[in-house]
Amino acid sequence: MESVTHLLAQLGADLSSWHGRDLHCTTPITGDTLASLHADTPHQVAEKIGRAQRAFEQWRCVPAPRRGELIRLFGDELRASKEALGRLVTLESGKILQEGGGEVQEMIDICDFAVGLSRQLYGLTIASERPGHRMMETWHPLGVVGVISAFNFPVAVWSWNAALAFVCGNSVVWKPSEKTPLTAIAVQALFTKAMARFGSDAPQGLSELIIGGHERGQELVDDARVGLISATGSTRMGRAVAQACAQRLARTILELGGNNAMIVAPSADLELAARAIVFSAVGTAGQRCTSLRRLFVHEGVYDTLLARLRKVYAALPVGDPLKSGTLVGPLIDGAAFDAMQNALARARAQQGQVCGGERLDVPGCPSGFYARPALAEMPDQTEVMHHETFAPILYVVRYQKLEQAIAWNNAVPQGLSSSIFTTDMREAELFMSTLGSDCGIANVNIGPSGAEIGGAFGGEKESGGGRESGSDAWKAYMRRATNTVNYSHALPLAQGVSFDF
Ligand code: UN1
Repeated sequence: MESVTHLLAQLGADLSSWHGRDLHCTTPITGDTLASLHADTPHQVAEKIGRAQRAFEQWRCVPAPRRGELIRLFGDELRASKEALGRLVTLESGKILQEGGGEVQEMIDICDFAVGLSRQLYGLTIASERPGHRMMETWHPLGVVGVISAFNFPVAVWSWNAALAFVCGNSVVWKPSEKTPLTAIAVQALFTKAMARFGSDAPQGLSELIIGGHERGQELVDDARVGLISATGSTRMGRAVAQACAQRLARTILELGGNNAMIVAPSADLELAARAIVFSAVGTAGQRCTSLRRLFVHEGVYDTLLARLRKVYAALPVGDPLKSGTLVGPLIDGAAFDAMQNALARARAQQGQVCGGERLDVPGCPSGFYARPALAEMPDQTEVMHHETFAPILYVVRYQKLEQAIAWNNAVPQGLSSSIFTTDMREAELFMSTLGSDCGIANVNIGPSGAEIGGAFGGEKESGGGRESGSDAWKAYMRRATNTVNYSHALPLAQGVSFDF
């Protein structure tokens, strides 16, 4: 295992101030310890939020296009460090190098987007019903934005939130997953470098990092100075965050579990479908919130497609994610492997035919949890399919009528992503229509995962309802003021009300 200290030094991160005994960072590749860190205390969390609050008070006065300049510099740092940071992502999260690099590219992309956005934070001018009046909307920064991120996208998720939050004039306090603090420390170091190049109008405290367990996240969520919490993780976590924020009427963006389906219709290009299925079901070892988990295949093409999938699944290169050629790395830990086994046992009990799913021995990695991706052919959409298991399990069900497949797509509590493979435009349009998929993402002829940053990302129902990244997601990081201006010499009241005295 290569030295993580060397990689961190290359990224300009100094671990010496973090050394301690609270958090043992391990790599899922071998189970080896990468570093031991100390966690922040509740007092330190409060101090960091205080610093971020003071930073916000200065930062909001910096013109937005100038704020964009900081993000441009940060994007440059990421470009220069793409390989090293991508490698660190692989070491800490276990995703293959291609995907580690892809995640950094996603950060670079959102930085570019945010730089452009910094000149486009505009509101509407609205016709007033009163003579000599004008109405308009202005957008203002919110304050301190708290970001809670998960292990599976340890750096990109922060950047979707942070890049927008910064150009919108906010400061950011980040609580990364305790499974991936090292990548967060590295990103913070790169951001600090960009701040130093930017100059003195980037105040200290603009970006704060909290290291620790979920109690530290809870303190961030409960702090009245934090105007918005953007949290990515399990539905259970999201529910707790939503309740705490509702208590103090703070805003939330929740990006929670997914249970994403694909429909393969009779007219589908089966080779394209097979490629999309494999990438979205086994990529990141099935540990994306957008991973494909449920596949509904029309009975007319079922046997052909399944024969192809079984063949590909049997030969998937599972192993060390640092080695080129590997497509499936380890699960994050033993608990993830146990959850996978548990789901497969339930699938079997529910009359599923399971193929794969067993633990694999990878030479040199005896403590890593490597599993062969599983295909579970189910007689119907059974109970186990209503739950998200963060592992490479693909449940497959045969369908006869498209309406039935769409109903199954929508019958689960989650509503993040979905897709259909068809060359029949009626089917494609129906799937994207009001009567189609109820998810935040509904794709045609591509899989449910691997979204670009230009679209708004997020889902419905138990997936949380938040939107991050592109389109007009920036509005969630700002507050809107409606301004009515009277440039006449009279004071007409709205709704024609007279109030003479
Ligand atoms: C996640 O798994 O938390 O669409 C996010 C995708 C990625 C993001 C996944 N762009 O798969």
